[in-house]
Amino acid sequence: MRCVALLGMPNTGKSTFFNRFTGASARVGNWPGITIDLMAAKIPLGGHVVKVVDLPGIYDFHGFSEDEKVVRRFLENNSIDLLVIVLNGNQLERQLSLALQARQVGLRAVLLLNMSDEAKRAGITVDTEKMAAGLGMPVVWVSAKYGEGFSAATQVISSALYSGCPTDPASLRANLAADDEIEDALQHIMKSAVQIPKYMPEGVTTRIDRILLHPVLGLPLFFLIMFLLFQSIFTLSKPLQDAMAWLLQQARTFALEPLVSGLPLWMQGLLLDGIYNGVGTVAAFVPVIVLFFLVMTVVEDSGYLSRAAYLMDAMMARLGLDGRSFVMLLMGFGCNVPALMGTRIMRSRALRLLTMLVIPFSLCSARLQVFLFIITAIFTAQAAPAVLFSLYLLSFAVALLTAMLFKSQFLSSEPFIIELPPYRLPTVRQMILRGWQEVRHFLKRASKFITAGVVAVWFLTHLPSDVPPGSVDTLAGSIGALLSPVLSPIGIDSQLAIVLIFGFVAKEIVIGSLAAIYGLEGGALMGLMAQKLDWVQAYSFMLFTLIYTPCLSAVATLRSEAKSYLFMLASVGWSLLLAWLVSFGFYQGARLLGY
Ligand SMILES: Nc1nc2c(ncn2[C@@H]2O[C@H](COP(=O)(O)OP(=O)(O)OP(=O)(O)O)[C@@H](O)[C@H]2O)c(=O)[nH]1
Ligand SMILES: [Mg+2]
Repeated sequence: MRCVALLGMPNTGKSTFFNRFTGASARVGNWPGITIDLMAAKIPLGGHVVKVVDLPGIYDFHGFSEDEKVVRRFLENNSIDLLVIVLNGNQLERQLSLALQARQVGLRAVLLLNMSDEAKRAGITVDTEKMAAGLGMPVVWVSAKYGEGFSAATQVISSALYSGCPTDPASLRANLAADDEIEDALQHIMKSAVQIPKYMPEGVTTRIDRILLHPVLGLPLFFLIMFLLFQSIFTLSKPLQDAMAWLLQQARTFALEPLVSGLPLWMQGLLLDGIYNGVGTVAAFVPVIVLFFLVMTVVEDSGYLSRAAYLMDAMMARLGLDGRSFVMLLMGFGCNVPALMGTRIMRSRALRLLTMLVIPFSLCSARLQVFLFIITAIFTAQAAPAVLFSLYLLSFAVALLTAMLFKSQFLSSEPFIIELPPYRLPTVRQMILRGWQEVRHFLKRASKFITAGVVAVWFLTHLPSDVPPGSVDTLAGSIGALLSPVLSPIGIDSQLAIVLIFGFVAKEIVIGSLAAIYGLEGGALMGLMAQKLDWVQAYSFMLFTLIYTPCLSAVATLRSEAKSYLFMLASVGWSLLLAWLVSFGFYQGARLLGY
Protein backbone atom coordinates (compact mmCIF):
# COMPACT_ATOMS: atom_id res chain seq x y z
CA MET A 1 0.00 0.00 0.00
CA ARG A 2 1.28 3.46 -0.85
CA CYS A 3 2.00 5.74 2.04
CA VAL A 4 1.65 9.50 2.26
CA ALA A 5 3.03 11.40 5.26
CA LEU A 6 2.09 14.91 6.34
CA LEU A 7 5.09 16.93 7.38
CA GLY A 8 5.44 20.50 8.57
CA MET A 9 6.34 22.82 11.38
CA PRO A 10 4.18 22.78 14.51
CA ASN A 11 0.79 24.48 14.35
CA THR A 12 0.64 24.75 10.57
CA GLY A 13 -2.64 22.86 10.22
CA LYS A 14 -1.44 19.34 9.37
CA SER A 15 -4.01 17.66 11.55
CA THR A 16 -6.76 19.94 10.31
CA PHE A 17 -5.83 18.96 6.76
CA PHE A 18 -5.57 15.31 7.75
CA ASN A 19 -9.07 15.34 9.26
CA ARG A 20 -10.68 16.89 6.24
CA PHE A 21 -8.68 14.84 3.77
CA THR A 22 -9.31 11.46 5.39
CA GLY A 23 -12.46 12.02 7.46
CA ALA A 24 -10.55 11.14 10.63
CA SER A 25 -10.78 13.05 13.89
CA ALA A 26 -7.27 13.87 15.00
CA ARG A 27 -7.04 16.48 17.69
CA VAL A 28 -6.25 20.02 16.54
CA GLY A 29 -5.49 23.13 18.51
CA ASN A 30 -3.85 26.51 18.20
CA TRP A 31 -0.75 25.49 20.11
CA PRO A 32 2.48 24.03 18.72
CA GLY A 33 2.72 20.38 19.69
CA ILE A 34 -0.88 19.20 19.73
CA THR A 35 -0.14 16.06 17.74
CA ILE A 36 2.21 13.90 19.77
CA ASP A 37 2.00 10.59 18.05
CA LEU A 38 1.64 9.27 14.58
CA MET A 39 -1.91 8.92 13.44
CA ALA A 40 -2.82 7.05 10.29
CA ALA A 41 -5.92 6.66 8.16
CA LYS A 42 -6.61 4.75 4.96
CA ILE A 43 -8.47 6.36 2.11
CA PRO A 44 -9.15 5.54 -1.51
CA LEU A 45 -7.16 7.78 -3.81
CA GLY A 46 -6.88 7.45 -7.58
CA GLY A 47 -8.31 3.92 -7.56
CA HIS A 48 -6.06 2.52 -4.81
CA VAL A 49 -6.16 2.48 -1.05
CA VAL A 50 -3.56 4.83 0.36
CA LYS A 51 -2.32 5.19 3.91
CA VAL A 52 -2.07 8.78 5.13
CA VAL A 53 -0.02 9.53 8.24
CA ASP A 54 -0.30 12.69 10.32
CA LEU A 55 3.00 13.47 12.00
CA PRO A 56 3.87 15.74 14.92
CA GLY A 57 5.24 19.10 13.83
CA ILE A 58 9.00 19.52 13.47
CA TYR A 59 11.11 22.64 13.02
CA ASP A 60 13.75 20.90 10.97
CA PHE A 61 15.35 17.57 10.26
CA HIS A 62 18.13 18.19 12.76
CA GLY A 63 15.78 18.58 15.71
CA PHE A 64 16.35 16.63 18.87
CA SER A 65 13.17 17.00 20.88
CA GLU A 66 11.22 13.79 21.47
CA ASP A 67 8.67 14.89 18.86
CA GLU A 68 11.27 15.43 16.22
CA LYS A 69 12.91 12.11 16.97
CA VAL A 70 9.57 10.37 16.50
CA VAL A 71 9.23 11.95 13.06
CA ARG A 72 12.78 11.25 12.01
CA ARG A 73 12.59 7.64 13.11
CA PHE A 74 9.36 7.25 11.18
CA LEU A 75 10.81 8.73 8.01
CA GLU A 76 13.95 6.61 8.23
CA ASN A 77 12.25 3.32 8.98
CA ASN A 78 9.32 3.42 6.61
CA SER A 79 9.17 3.68 2.92
CA ILE A 80 7.23 6.83 2.26
CA ASP A 81 5.92 7.28 -1.23
CA LEU A 82 5.11 10.92 -0.85
CA LEU A 83 5.62 13.69 1.67
CA VAL A 84 2.86 16.26 1.80
CA ILE A 85 4.55 19.28 3.29
CA VAL A 86 2.12 21.63 5.00
CA LEU A 87 3.37 25.15 5.62
CA ASN A 88 1.71 28.17 7.10
CA GLY A 89 1.45 30.43 4.05
CA ASN A 90 1.88 33.48 6.27
CA GLN A 91 5.31 32.43 7.47
CA LEU A 92 7.02 31.30 4.29
CA GLU A 93 10.28 33.02 5.10
CA ARG A 94 10.73 30.79 8.11
CA GLN A 95 9.02 27.65 6.96
CA LEU A 96 10.19 27.09 3.39
CA SER A 97 13.49 25.70 4.64
CA LEU A 98 11.69 22.51 5.61
CA ALA A 99 10.59 21.97 2.00
CA LEU A 100 14.13 22.60 0.82
CA GLN A 101 15.50 20.12 3.32
CA ALA A 102 12.99 17.51 2.21
CA ARG A 103 14.06 17.95 -1.38
CA GLN A 104 17.71 17.64 -0.41
CA VAL A 105 17.34 14.34 1.35
CA GLY A 106 15.65 13.02 -1.74
CA LEU A 107 12.10 12.64 -0.50
CA ARG A 108 9.44 13.08 -3.11
CA ALA A 109 7.13 15.82 -1.98
CA VAL A 110 4.31 18.19 -2.76
CA LEU A 111 3.92 21.46 -0.96
CA LEU A 112 0.67 22.79 0.47
CA LEU A 113 0.63 26.43 1.46
CA ASN A 114 -2.02 26.34 4.16
CA MET A 115 -4.14 29.09 5.71
CA SER A 116 -4.89 30.70 2.38
CA ASP A 117 -7.74 32.53 4.13
CA GLU A 118 -5.38 34.33 6.49
CA ALA A 119 -2.78 34.92 3.79
CA LYS A 120 -5.36 36.48 1.53
CA ARG A 121 -6.41 38.83 4.28
CA ALA A 122 -2.79 39.76 4.95
CA GLY A 123 -2.28 40.51 1.26
CA ILE A 124 0.37 37.85 0.70
CA THR A 125 0.65 36.60 -2.88
CA VAL A 126 2.74 33.75 -4.21
CA ASP A 127 3.62 32.85 -7.76
CA THR A 128 3.10 29.14 -7.19
CA GLU A 129 4.51 28.15 -10.58
CA LYS A 130 7.77 29.93 -9.90
CA MET A 131 7.96 28.54 -6.41
CA ALA A 132 7.27 25.04 -7.73
CA ALA A 133 10.07 25.42 -10.26
CA GLY A 134 12.48 26.69 -7.60
CA LEU A 135 11.65 23.88 -5.19
CA GLY A 136 11.23 21.11 -7.70
CA MET A 137 7.83 20.10 -6.33
CA PRO A 138 4.23 21.12 -7.03
CA VAL A 139 2.85 23.94 -4.90
CA VAL A 140 -0.85 24.48 -4.07
CA TRP A 141 -2.66 26.94 -1.80
CA VAL A 142 -5.22 25.41 0.57
CA SER A 143 -7.25 26.34 3.59
CA ALA A 144 -7.49 23.20 5.67
CA LYS A 145 -9.89 24.80 8.08
CA TYR A 146 -12.39 26.08 5.53
CA GLY A 147 -11.84 23.40 2.90
CA GLU A 148 -10.53 25.59 0.09
CA GLY A 149 -8.21 24.25 -2.59
CA PHE A 150 -8.91 20.61 -1.75
CA SER A 151 -9.66 19.40 -5.24
CA ALA A 152 -6.41 20.86 -6.58
CA ALA A 153 -4.52 19.43 -3.62
CA THR A 154 -6.04 15.97 -4.06
CA GLN A 155 -5.16 16.02 -7.73
CA VAL A 156 -1.55 17.05 -7.13
CA ILE A 157 -1.14 14.47 -4.38
CA SER A 158 -2.57 11.60 -6.35
CA SER A 159 -0.62 12.33 -9.52
CA ALA A 160 2.66 12.75 -7.60
CA LEU A 161 1.93 9.53 -5.74
CA TYR A 162 1.60 7.35 -8.81
CA SER A 163 4.56 8.67 -10.79
CA GLY A 164 7.96 7.16 -10.06
CA CYS A 165 9.08 4.73 -7.39
CA PRO A 166 9.21 5.18 -3.62
CA THR A 167 12.12 7.00 -2.08
CA ASP A 168 14.25 5.51 0.61
CA PRO A 169 16.29 7.96 2.61
CA ALA A 170 18.93 5.92 4.38
CA SER A 171 19.88 8.59 6.82
CA LEU A 172 18.12 11.89 6.81
CA ARG A 173 20.76 13.92 8.49
CA ALA A 174 23.71 12.60 6.51
CA ASN A 175 22.26 13.87 3.28
CA LEU A 176 21.55 17.37 4.45
CA ALA A 177 23.55 20.13 2.84
CA ALA A 178 25.04 22.99 4.76
CA ASP A 179 22.53 25.39 6.21
CA ASP A 180 23.80 28.40 4.26
CA GLU A 181 23.18 26.61 0.98
CA ILE A 182 19.55 26.14 1.98
CA GLU A 183 19.41 29.72 3.15
CA ASP A 184 20.59 30.96 -0.29
CA ALA A 185 18.00 28.88 -2.11
CA LEU A 186 15.32 30.11 0.27
CA GLN A 187 16.19 33.76 -0.27
CA HIS A 188 16.11 33.24 -4.00
CA ILE A 189 12.64 31.72 -3.94
CA MET A 190 11.33 34.33 -1.55
CA LYS A 191 12.55 37.10 -3.84
CA SER A 192 11.29 35.66 -7.07
CA ALA A 193 7.98 34.09 -6.07
CA VAL A 194 6.59 35.69 -2.91
CA GLN A 195 5.16 39.13 -2.36
CA ILE A 196 4.47 40.30 1.14
CA PRO A 197 3.03 43.79 1.70
CA LYS A 198 5.62 46.14 3.21
CA TYR A 199 3.34 47.50 5.88
CA MET A 200 0.99 45.09 7.53
CA PRO A 201 -2.01 46.85 9.04
CA GLU A 202 -2.35 46.38 12.78
CA GLY A 203 -4.37 43.20 13.05
CA VAL A 204 -7.10 42.18 15.45
CA THR A 205 -4.62 39.93 17.24
CA THR A 206 -2.33 42.82 18.12
CA ARG A 207 -5.22 44.85 19.41
CA ILE A 208 -6.59 42.05 21.57
CA ASP A 209 -3.12 41.27 22.86
CA ARG A 210 -2.59 44.84 23.97
CA ILE A 211 -5.24 44.13 26.61
CA LEU A 212 -4.82 40.43 27.29
CA LEU A 213 -1.04 40.56 27.49
CA HIS A 214 -0.96 43.81 29.45
CA PRO A 215 2.00 43.69 31.86
CA VAL A 216 -0.15 44.45 34.89
CA LEU A 217 -3.65 43.43 33.90
CA GLY A 218 -2.72 40.33 31.89
CA LEU A 219 -2.52 37.85 34.75
CA PRO A 220 -5.55 39.02 36.75
CA LEU A 221 -7.54 38.99 33.53
CA PHE A 222 -6.40 35.48 32.82
CA PHE A 223 -7.59 34.24 36.21
CA LEU A 224 -10.82 36.15 35.88
CA ILE A 225 -11.49 34.59 32.48
CA MET A 226 -10.74 31.13 33.81
CA PHE A 227 -12.97 31.69 36.82
CA LEU A 228 -15.86 32.87 34.64
CA LEU A 229 -15.45 29.88 32.34
CA PHE A 230 -15.57 27.40 35.18
CA GLN A 231 -18.40 29.26 36.81
CA SER A 232 -20.43 29.05 33.63
CA ILE A 233 -19.73 25.35 33.25
CA PHE A 234 -20.90 24.80 36.79
CA THR A 235 -24.07 26.83 36.31
CA LEU A 236 -24.94 24.96 33.16
CA SER A 237 -24.04 21.57 34.53
CA LYS A 238 -26.98 21.11 36.90
CA PRO A 239 -29.83 21.29 34.36
CA LEU A 240 -27.86 19.22 31.86
CA GLN A 241 -27.13 16.58 34.43
CA ASP A 242 -30.75 16.51 35.62
CA ALA A 243 -32.06 16.10 32.09
CA MET A 244 -29.69 13.26 31.41
CA ALA A 245 -30.53 11.56 34.73
CA TRP A 246 -34.22 11.83 33.91
CA LEU A 247 -33.67 10.20 30.53
CA LEU A 248 -31.71 7.36 32.07
CA GLN A 249 -34.39 6.84 34.70
CA GLN A 250 -37.08 6.64 32.02
CA ALA A 251 -35.04 4.11 30.09
CA ARG A 252 -34.75 2.03 33.23
CA THR A 253 -38.42 2.08 34.15
CA PHE A 254 -39.89 1.61 30.71
CA ALA A 255 -37.34 -0.49 28.89
CA LEU A 256 -34.91 -2.25 31.17
CA GLU A 257 -37.02 -3.32 34.11
CA PRO A 258 -39.62 -5.13 32.00
CA LEU A 259 -36.80 -6.67 30.00
CA VAL A 260 -34.97 -8.29 32.93
CA SER A 261 -38.02 -9.08 35.07
CA GLY A 262 -37.80 -12.80 34.24
CA LEU A 263 -34.25 -13.17 35.56
CA PRO A 264 -33.27 -14.37 39.05
CA LEU A 265 -33.38 -11.63 41.67
CA TRP A 266 -29.66 -11.42 42.30
CA MET A 267 -29.01 -11.03 38.60
CA GLN A 268 -31.61 -8.30 38.35
CA GLY A 269 -29.85 -6.61 41.24
CA LEU A 270 -26.47 -6.85 39.54
CA LEU A 271 -27.78 -5.65 36.19
CA LEU A 272 -30.01 -2.84 37.39
CA ASP A 273 -28.66 -1.68 40.75
CA GLY A 274 -25.09 -2.56 39.93
CA ILE A 275 -24.23 -2.00 36.31
CA TYR A 276 -27.06 0.23 35.16
CA ASN A 277 -27.01 2.52 38.20
CA GLY A 278 -23.25 2.62 38.23
CA VAL A 279 -22.66 3.35 34.58
CA GLY A 280 -25.79 5.49 34.35
CA THR A 281 -24.78 7.74 37.23
CA VAL A 282 -21.49 8.36 35.47
CA ALA A 283 -23.16 8.76 32.08
CA ALA A 284 -25.32 11.53 33.50
CA PHE A 285 -22.15 13.62 33.53
CA VAL A 286 -21.32 13.11 29.88
CA PRO A 287 -23.13 16.26 28.66
CA VAL A 288 -21.29 18.32 31.27
CA ILE A 289 -17.98 16.85 30.25
CA VAL A 290 -18.69 17.51 26.59
CA LEU A 291 -19.57 21.08 27.48
CA PHE A 292 -16.38 21.33 29.47
CA PHE A 293 -14.33 20.18 26.51
CA LEU A 294 -16.08 22.58 24.18
CA VAL A 295 -15.01 25.41 26.46
CA MET A 296 -11.49 24.00 26.53
CA THR A 297 -11.56 23.82 22.72
CA VAL A 298 -12.32 27.51 22.52
CA VAL A 299 -9.52 28.33 24.96
CA GLU A 300 -7.13 26.06 23.09
CA ASP A 301 -8.09 26.89 19.56
CA SER A 302 -8.40 30.62 20.08
CA GLY A 303 -4.68 30.83 20.79
CA TYR A 304 -5.22 32.01 24.36
CA LEU A 305 -3.37 28.96 25.64
CA SER A 306 -0.14 30.27 24.15
CA ARG A 307 -0.80 33.59 25.88
CA ALA A 308 -1.25 31.73 29.15
CA ALA A 309 2.19 30.21 28.63
CA TYR A 310 3.62 33.65 28.01
CA LEU A 311 1.91 35.24 31.01
CA MET A 312 2.86 32.55 33.48
CA ASP A 313 6.38 31.92 32.24
CA ALA A 314 8.21 34.14 34.70
CA MET A 315 6.32 32.77 37.67
CA MET A 316 6.80 29.18 36.57
CA ALA A 317 10.52 29.73 35.97
CA ARG A 318 10.93 30.40 39.69
CA LEU A 319 9.59 26.90 40.32
CA GLY A 320 11.98 25.30 37.87
CA LEU A 321 9.28 25.01 35.21
CA ASP A 322 8.33 27.23 32.30
CA GLY A 323 5.29 28.56 30.45
CA ARG A 324 4.81 25.32 28.59
CA SER A 325 4.55 23.41 31.86
CA PHE A 326 1.73 25.72 32.82
CA VAL A 327 -0.08 25.04 29.57
CA MET A 328 0.30 21.32 30.17
CA LEU A 329 -1.27 21.79 33.60
CA LEU A 330 -4.20 23.56 31.96
CA MET A 331 -4.50 20.84 29.34
CA GLY A 332 -4.47 18.39 32.20
CA PHE A 333 -7.80 19.89 33.28
CA GLY A 334 -9.20 17.98 30.35
CA CYS A 335 -7.26 14.76 30.74
CA ASN A 336 -3.83 14.17 32.23
CA VAL A 337 -2.81 11.62 29.62
CA PRO A 338 -2.44 13.91 26.57
CA ALA A 339 -0.93 16.56 28.84
CA LEU A 340 1.76 14.10 29.92
CA MET A 341 2.44 13.23 26.30
CA GLY A 342 2.43 16.90 25.35
CA THR A 343 5.62 17.39 27.36
CA ARG A 344 7.42 15.86 24.40
CA ILE A 345 7.90 19.32 22.96
CA MET A 346 10.42 19.93 25.75
CA ARG A 347 13.97 19.11 24.93
CA SER A 348 15.46 19.03 28.38
CA ARG A 349 14.77 15.74 30.13
CA ALA A 350 14.93 17.34 33.56
CA LEU A 351 12.29 19.90 32.66
CA ARG A 352 10.12 17.22 31.12
CA LEU A 353 10.32 15.02 34.19
CA LEU A 354 9.55 17.84 36.58
CA THR A 355 6.56 18.82 34.45
CA MET A 356 5.39 15.22 34.37
CA LEU A 357 5.67 15.09 38.12
CA VAL A 358 3.23 17.97 38.55
CA ILE A 359 0.69 17.18 35.80
CA PRO A 360 -1.06 14.36 37.71
CA PHE A 361 -2.28 16.94 40.23
CA SER A 362 -4.21 18.73 37.54
CA LEU A 363 -7.94 18.37 38.23
CA CYS A 364 -9.00 16.35 35.20
CA SER A 365 -12.54 16.02 33.89
CA ALA A 366 -12.99 12.56 35.43
CA ARG A 367 -12.27 13.99 38.87
CA LEU A 368 -14.55 16.88 38.00
CA GLN A 369 -17.43 14.39 37.74
CA VAL A 370 -16.75 13.10 41.23
CA PHE A 371 -16.56 16.60 42.64
CA LEU A 372 -19.66 17.86 40.87
CA PHE A 373 -21.55 14.93 42.32
CA ILE A 374 -20.34 15.29 45.88
CA ILE A 375 -20.53 19.07 45.92
CA THR A 376 -24.09 19.04 44.62
CA ALA A 377 -25.00 16.45 47.25
CA ILE A 378 -23.38 18.10 50.26
CA PHE A 379 -23.06 21.84 49.76
CA THR A 380 -25.66 24.53 49.24
CA ALA A 381 -26.18 25.93 45.78
CA GLN A 382 -24.61 29.22 46.88
CA ALA A 383 -21.46 27.62 48.26
CA ALA A 384 -21.05 25.05 45.49
CA PRO A 385 -19.17 27.07 42.81
CA ALA A 386 -16.73 28.44 45.38
CA VAL A 387 -16.06 24.93 46.71
CA LEU A 388 -15.29 23.70 43.21
CA PHE A 389 -13.06 26.67 42.50
CA SER A 390 -11.18 26.05 45.75
CA LEU A 391 -10.39 22.56 44.48
CA TYR A 392 -9.01 23.99 41.25
CA LEU A 393 -6.83 26.36 43.23
CA LEU A 394 -5.66 23.54 45.45
CA SER A 395 -4.86 21.47 42.42
CA PHE A 396 -2.52 24.23 41.30
CA ALA A 397 -1.18 24.75 44.77
CA VAL A 398 -0.10 21.12 45.22
CA ALA A 399 1.38 21.08 41.71
CA LEU A 400 3.42 24.19 42.45
CA LEU A 401 4.41 22.92 45.88
CA THR A 402 5.65 19.71 44.29
CA ALA A 403 7.69 21.65 41.75
CA MET A 404 9.18 23.78 44.49
CA LEU A 405 10.16 20.77 46.57
CA PHE A 406 11.69 18.80 43.74
CA LYS A 407 13.11 21.43 41.44
CA SER A 408 16.64 21.00 42.73
CA GLN A 409 16.53 17.37 41.55
CA PHE A 410 15.55 18.40 38.04
CA LEU A 411 17.67 21.35 37.04
CA SER A 412 17.42 22.47 33.44
CA SER A 413 18.32 25.54 31.46
CA GLU A 414 16.38 25.08 28.28
CA PRO A 415 15.54 28.49 26.87
CA PHE A 416 11.87 28.89 26.17
CA ILE A 417 10.69 30.93 23.24
CA ILE A 418 7.04 30.94 22.57
CA GLU A 419 5.49 31.90 19.32
CA LEU A 420 2.13 33.54 19.75
CA PRO A 421 -0.17 32.37 16.98
CA PRO A 422 -2.90 34.76 15.82
CA TYR A 423 -6.29 34.44 17.52
CA ARG A 424 -8.55 32.06 15.67
CA LEU A 425 -12.14 31.08 16.20
CA PRO A 426 -12.91 27.40 16.09
CA THR A 427 -15.43 26.38 13.45
CA VAL A 428 -18.65 24.55 14.27
CA ARG A 429 -17.20 21.55 12.49
CA GLN A 430 -14.19 21.52 14.79
CA MET A 431 -16.43 21.83 17.86
CA ILE A 432 -18.64 18.94 16.81
CA LEU A 433 -15.59 16.83 16.11
CA ARG A 434 -14.24 17.55 19.57
CA GLY A 435 -17.56 16.88 21.29
CA TRP A 436 -17.83 13.57 19.51
CA GLN A 437 -14.28 12.64 20.47
CA GLU A 438 -15.16 13.12 24.11
CA VAL A 439 -18.30 11.00 23.90
CA ARG A 440 -16.25 8.30 22.22
CA HIS A 441 -13.59 8.60 24.89
CA PHE A 442 -16.26 8.09 27.56
CA LEU A 443 -17.73 5.08 25.80
CA LYS A 444 -14.29 3.56 25.51
CA ARG A 445 -13.60 4.03 29.20
CA ALA A 446 -17.06 2.81 30.10
CA SER A 447 -16.56 -0.39 28.18
CA LYS A 448 -13.03 -0.84 29.48
CA PHE A 449 -12.96 0.19 33.14
CA ILE A 450 -16.21 1.52 34.42
CA THR A 451 -18.41 -1.51 33.86
CA ALA A 452 -15.77 -3.93 35.09
CA GLY A 453 -15.04 -1.77 38.13
CA VAL A 454 -18.70 -1.40 38.99
CA VAL A 455 -19.30 -5.14 38.70
CA ALA A 456 -16.29 -5.89 40.90
CA VAL A 457 -17.44 -3.41 43.52
CA TRP A 458 -20.95 -4.80 43.43
CA PHE A 459 -19.70 -8.32 44.14
CA LEU A 460 -17.36 -7.15 46.88
CA THR A 461 -20.18 -5.34 48.60
CA HIS A 462 -22.76 -8.11 48.08
CA LEU A 463 -20.74 -11.18 49.05
CA PRO A 464 -21.04 -13.29 51.11
CA SER A 465 -24.69 -13.41 50.24
CA ASP A 466 -26.01 -14.01 53.77
CA VAL A 467 -24.97 -10.61 55.17
CA PRO A 468 -26.60 -7.23 54.50
CA PRO A 469 -25.18 -5.68 51.31
CA GLY A 470 -22.64 -2.92 51.91
CA SER A 471 -22.24 -3.82 55.59
CA VAL A 472 -18.98 -4.37 57.46
CA ASP A 473 -19.34 -8.14 57.11
CA THR A 474 -19.01 -8.18 53.34
CA LEU A 475 -15.70 -8.68 51.53
CA ALA A 476 -15.52 -4.95 50.96
CA GLY A 477 -16.10 -4.40 54.65
CA SER A 478 -13.11 -6.59 55.53
CA ILE A 479 -10.85 -4.76 53.09
CA GLY A 480 -12.12 -1.48 54.45
CA ALA A 481 -11.34 -2.62 57.98
CA LEU A 482 -7.76 -3.36 56.94
CA LEU A 483 -7.37 0.17 55.65
CA SER A 484 -9.20 1.90 58.42
CA PRO A 485 -6.13 2.71 60.57
CA VAL A 486 -4.85 4.79 57.65
CA LEU A 487 -8.12 6.19 56.37
CA SER A 488 -10.19 6.88 59.47
CA PRO A 489 -7.86 9.68 60.62
CA ILE A 490 -8.85 11.48 57.41
CA GLY A 491 -12.55 10.79 57.83
CA ILE A 492 -12.94 8.11 55.18
CA ASP A 493 -15.07 5.09 56.11
CA SER A 494 -14.78 1.55 54.78
CA GLN A 495 -17.20 1.95 51.87
CA LEU A 496 -15.46 5.05 50.66
CA ALA A 497 -12.16 3.23 51.07
CA ILE A 498 -13.27 0.56 48.61
CA VAL A 499 -14.35 3.24 46.21
CA LEU A 500 -10.94 4.87 46.46
CA ILE A 501 -9.18 1.61 45.70
CA PHE A 502 -11.16 1.31 42.50
CA GLY A 503 -10.78 4.99 41.80
CA PHE A 504 -7.14 4.23 41.27
CA VAL A 505 -8.11 2.53 38.02
CA ALA A 506 -10.33 5.35 36.77
CA LYS A 507 -12.04 8.17 38.61
CA GLU A 508 -15.28 7.50 36.75
CA ILE A 509 -15.58 4.34 38.82
CA VAL A 510 -15.85 6.34 42.04
CA ILE A 511 -19.38 7.58 41.59
CA GLY A 512 -20.37 4.49 39.63
CA SER A 513 -19.26 2.33 42.55
CA LEU A 514 -21.15 4.37 45.13
CA ALA A 515 -24.27 3.84 43.05
CA ALA A 516 -23.60 0.10 42.87
CA ILE A 517 -22.88 -0.21 46.59
CA TYR A 518 -26.10 1.45 47.65
CA GLY A 519 -28.22 0.40 44.70
CA LEU A 520 -29.26 4.00 44.21
CA GLU A 521 -28.71 6.40 41.38
CA GLY A 522 -28.57 10.13 40.79
CA GLY A 523 -30.65 12.20 43.21
CA ALA A 524 -31.45 9.35 45.61
CA LEU A 525 -27.76 8.55 45.94
CA MET A 526 -26.99 12.20 46.58
CA GLY A 527 -29.58 12.23 49.35
CA LEU A 528 -27.95 9.25 51.00
CA MET A 529 -24.49 10.79 50.73
CA ALA A 530 -25.78 13.94 52.40
CA GLN A 531 -27.00 11.82 55.33
CA LYS A 532 -23.81 9.81 55.63
CA LEU A 533 -21.19 12.52 55.27
CA ASP A 534 -20.80 15.92 56.83
CA TRP A 535 -19.04 18.61 54.83
CA VAL A 536 -15.69 18.09 56.53
CA GLN A 537 -15.62 14.42 55.60
CA ALA A 538 -16.81 15.16 52.11
CA TYR A 539 -14.16 17.80 51.55
CA SER A 540 -11.46 15.57 52.98
CA PHE A 541 -12.56 12.79 50.64
CA MET A 542 -12.43 15.19 47.69
CA LEU A 543 -8.96 16.39 48.67
CA PHE A 544 -7.73 12.84 48.78
CA THR A 545 -9.39 12.02 45.46
CA LEU A 546 -7.84 15.09 43.90
CA ILE A 547 -4.29 14.34 44.91
CA TYR A 548 -3.80 10.58 45.25
CA THR A 549 -3.14 9.70 41.53
CA PRO A 550 -5.25 10.36 38.47
CA CYS A 551 -5.89 6.89 37.05
CA LEU A 552 -4.20 3.80 35.75
CA SER A 553 -3.86 5.18 32.21
CA ALA A 554 -2.08 8.26 33.50
CA VAL A 555 0.28 6.14 35.58
CA ALA A 556 1.02 3.92 32.59
CA THR A 557 1.62 6.99 30.42
CA LEU A 558 3.90 8.41 33.06
CA ARG A 559 5.97 5.26 32.90
CA SER A 560 6.16 5.04 29.16
CA GLU A 561 6.94 8.74 28.68
CA ALA A 562 9.56 8.85 31.41
CA LYS A 563 10.84 5.41 30.38
CA SER A 564 11.42 4.68 34.04
CA TYR A 565 9.58 2.52 36.56
CA LEU A 566 11.39 4.26 39.34
CA PHE A 567 10.06 7.65 38.29
CA MET A 568 6.56 6.24 38.05
CA LEU A 569 6.77 4.70 41.51
CA ALA A 570 8.21 7.87 42.97
CA SER A 571 5.42 9.90 41.45
CA VAL A 572 2.67 7.59 42.71
CA GLY A 573 4.27 7.29 46.14
CA TRP A 574 4.62 11.03 46.49
CA SER A 575 1.02 11.63 45.40
CA LEU A 576 -0.33 9.14 47.93
CA LEU A 577 1.73 10.60 50.73
CA LEU A 578 0.82 14.16 49.86
CA ALA A 579 -2.87 13.27 49.52
CA TRP A 580 -2.89 11.73 52.94
CA LEU A 581 -1.00 14.61 54.56
CA VAL A 582 -3.25 17.27 53.03
CA SER A 583 -6.45 15.43 53.92
CA PHE A 584 -5.18 14.69 57.42
CA GLY A 585 -4.23 18.31 57.97
CA PHE A 586 -7.59 19.49 56.76
CA TYR A 587 -9.73 16.90 58.53
CA GLN A 588 -8.05 17.09 61.91
CA GLY A 589 -7.75 20.86 61.69
CA ALA A 590 -11.43 21.28 60.93
CA ARG A 591 -12.41 18.91 63.74
CA LEU A 592 -10.17 20.76 66.16
CA LEU A 593 -11.91 23.97 65.23
CA GLY A 594 -15.17 22.31 66.13
CA TYR A 595 -16.65 21.71 62.68
N1 LIG B 1 -7.28 30.40 9.58
C1 LIG B 1 -6.92 29.15 9.41
N2 LIG B 1 -6.58 28.41 10.48
C2 LIG B 1 -6.21 27.13 10.29
C3 LIG B 1 -6.18 26.55 9.00
N3 LIG B 1 -5.77 25.26 9.15
C4 LIG B 1 -5.57 25.05 10.47
N4 LIG B 1 -5.86 26.18 11.15
C5 LIG B 1 -5.77 26.38 12.61
O1 LIG B 1 -4.40 26.25 12.95
C6 LIG B 1 -4.28 25.69 14.26
C7 LIG B 1 -3.36 24.50 14.20
O2 LIG B 1 -3.98 23.42 13.55
P1 LIG B 1 -3.50 21.91 13.72
O3 LIG B 1 -4.17 21.14 12.64
O4 LIG B 1 -3.64 21.44 15.11
O5 LIG B 1 -1.95 22.06 13.39
P2 LIG B 1 -0.82 20.94 13.34
O6 LIG B 1 0.08 21.31 12.24
O7 LIG B 1 -1.41 19.58 13.32
O8 LIG B 1 -0.09 21.24 14.72
P3 LIG B 1 0.84 20.27 15.59
O9 LIG B 1 0.16 18.97 15.71
O10 LIG B 1 0.94 20.99 16.88
O11 LIG B 1 2.14 20.19 14.88
C8 LIG B 1 -5.70 25.36 14.69
O12 LIG B 1 -6.14 26.43 15.50
C9 LIG B 1 -6.47 25.30 13.41
O13 LIG B 1 -7.82 25.61 13.60
C10 LIG B 1 -6.55 27.35 7.88
O14 LIG B 1 -6.56 26.93 6.74
N5 LIG B 1 -6.92 28.63 8.14
MG1 LIG C 1 -1.29 18.12 14.55
